[in-house]
Amino acid sequence: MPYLGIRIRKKMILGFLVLFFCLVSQFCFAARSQKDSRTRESFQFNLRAGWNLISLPIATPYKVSSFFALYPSKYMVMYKWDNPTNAYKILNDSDYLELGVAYWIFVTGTQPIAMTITGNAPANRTINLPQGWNLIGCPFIGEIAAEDALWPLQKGVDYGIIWEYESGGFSQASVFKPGRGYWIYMIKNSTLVFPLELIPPNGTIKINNDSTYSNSASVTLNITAEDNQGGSGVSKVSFSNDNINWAIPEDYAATKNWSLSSEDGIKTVYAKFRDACGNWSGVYSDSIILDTTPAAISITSPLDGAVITDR
Ligand SMILES: [Ca+2]
Repeated sequence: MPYLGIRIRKKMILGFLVLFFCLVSQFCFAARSQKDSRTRESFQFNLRAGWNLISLPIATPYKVSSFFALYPSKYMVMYKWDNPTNAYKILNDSDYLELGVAYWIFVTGTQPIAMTITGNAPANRTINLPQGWNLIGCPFIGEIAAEDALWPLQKGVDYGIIWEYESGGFSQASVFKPGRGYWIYMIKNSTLVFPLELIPPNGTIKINNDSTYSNSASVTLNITAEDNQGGSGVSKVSFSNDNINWAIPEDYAATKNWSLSSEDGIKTVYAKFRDACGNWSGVYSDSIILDTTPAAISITSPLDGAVITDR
């Protein structure tokens, strides 16, 4: 039966080849998906009817016509500000929207429109900010305090007031939101590099200097954190008693007065740290046993009712 043996071997070899091909293609697909998930970001714009001050929160430039591909008849005009000439410039359909620049868009009709754009996560970009008024975009995919986003430029030294335009009116801005644009007044000529880096800080947390027990729900958190070498520096810290509900991020400091949840038992406090570029660390934690019940005291001598006579 050599003929059958050859056929079986042929089938086995064919089977191995098919299996090998499947494994290789699956591996390649997985590798490709992983790469995409690291570099691609999506963002949804919700544009109101009328004027909107927007910016691109992704690094991929968008052609004006592509940006409005879903709503070709819904926008009337798009402007950007040209600092050297202190004048607006109208964008044509063939122009590109770019990271770090803000644009005025007028949406026609009475209904808001939503559109999602996808592209590479914000990458390094240098933005020149000449003295005077500039329209800049938020080059981050998440919200960030304006003073962190503009670091190392200093408020009152390098730049002054920042305005945002929301719901048809202007107000002073202290937070940069993705997809939005901002008027910023530069006190002197400056250059900004966005984002400075993408590496989150490392940190530690100890409750009451690492004590085993606490007899009070009021404790002191001892924290340390450091950013990567050459990074933007540790900026904010946030705490939680359950790793779900997080306190509003606050300025990073070495100690923090904190309240554990009140019932006696093992308590865990969680902390995470953010650098000035908006990179959040992983979650760090420490535990302590809360025991607020006073120790029971029983007097064994003298016996209850005994009369002590002074001799
Ligand atoms: Ca960092």
